[in-house]
Amino acid sequence: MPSAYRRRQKLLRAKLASLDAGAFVTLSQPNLLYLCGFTGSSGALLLDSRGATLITDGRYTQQARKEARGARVIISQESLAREVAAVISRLGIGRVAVEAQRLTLAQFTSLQKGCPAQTEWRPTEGLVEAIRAVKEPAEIRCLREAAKLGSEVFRRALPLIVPGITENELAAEIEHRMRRLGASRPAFETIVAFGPRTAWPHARPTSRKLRRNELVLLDMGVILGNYCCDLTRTVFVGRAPARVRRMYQEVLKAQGVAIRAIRAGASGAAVDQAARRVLRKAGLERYFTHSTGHGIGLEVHEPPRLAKGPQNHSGQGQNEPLQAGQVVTVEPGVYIAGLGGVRIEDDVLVTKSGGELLTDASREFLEL
Ligand SMILES: [Mn+2]
Repeated sequence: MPSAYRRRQKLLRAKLASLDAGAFVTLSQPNLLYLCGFTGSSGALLLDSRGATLITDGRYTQQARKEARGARVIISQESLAREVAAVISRLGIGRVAVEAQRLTLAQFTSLQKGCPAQTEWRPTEGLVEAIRAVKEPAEIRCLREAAKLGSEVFRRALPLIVPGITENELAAEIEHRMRRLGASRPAFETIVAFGPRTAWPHARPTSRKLRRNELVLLDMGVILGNYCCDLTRTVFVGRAPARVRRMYQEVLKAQGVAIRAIRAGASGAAVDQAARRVLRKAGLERYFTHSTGHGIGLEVHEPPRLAKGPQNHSGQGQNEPLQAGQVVTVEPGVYIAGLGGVRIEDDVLVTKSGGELLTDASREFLEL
């Protein structure tokens, strides 16, 4: 078994031991990939004290045997949950940890039905995600490559931003370039917004045409070698009014201050506050309606979070210190109805001494 899977499984087993659970079950695609290498869209991994078993179906026979180098493979004719239950019963495991945020109620019900009545279920949150949050050197290399690719896609998209193009057309051109440059797919539906629609932080592209003297907001996710890049840029077509230019400069300043606040030991909440303080001074804080950033890796949103407040719903604290090897986005934004929005987002590696930018697209205010 490759050493990365052995290490990850060992860390997870230590957590299971502290929960007094005999096994852990995941049906989550990124967690399957992380723990055993399987990239298929349907499968279950059962990890116990002795080993790891991947259960999937006939569609994935060859793929699972090739990819799942961190687990033994069972190809099941049964439903996934029923086969997992059969393995649990066979191994005589009394207490099983499951992922409360990942398992559907239907999946859990059929797991329960297939197991002996005395089986105890331990709901857990973010066990694997907490391990995933701190990246291994090889993962950092992948994230660095993905970030470079995302930045290159942005540079190649710039000449396409001309009056007359629609949001949908520009999104399609961007996604086309991602794949041509080597990405496996977009990490999410590319956000392209023109003019007043830039004030919607997550606008979906429409058939609206770009006019002169408008803001353009592009937020794109790229997946390369299973790892994500998340990059946002806002540009102006024409000469920007002073209000817009000032809004941009304040968001850029907030982002810079937040990036400089990043280092191992700083809390996510402190980094969020650093960005918020800049916008507060500029009288723009109430237009900054989301958090400053999030972890990025196999998924485009994962722990840690750079956000207000001590804890999120899953109990993953923003007050926990950032750790070297985490990779986060830093993406303050200001959205003013009628005027438009500005968001600038980069991906940053947390190191002992500070934050290191992985994305390298220009952050200057571009007036095209
Ligand atoms: Mn993001």
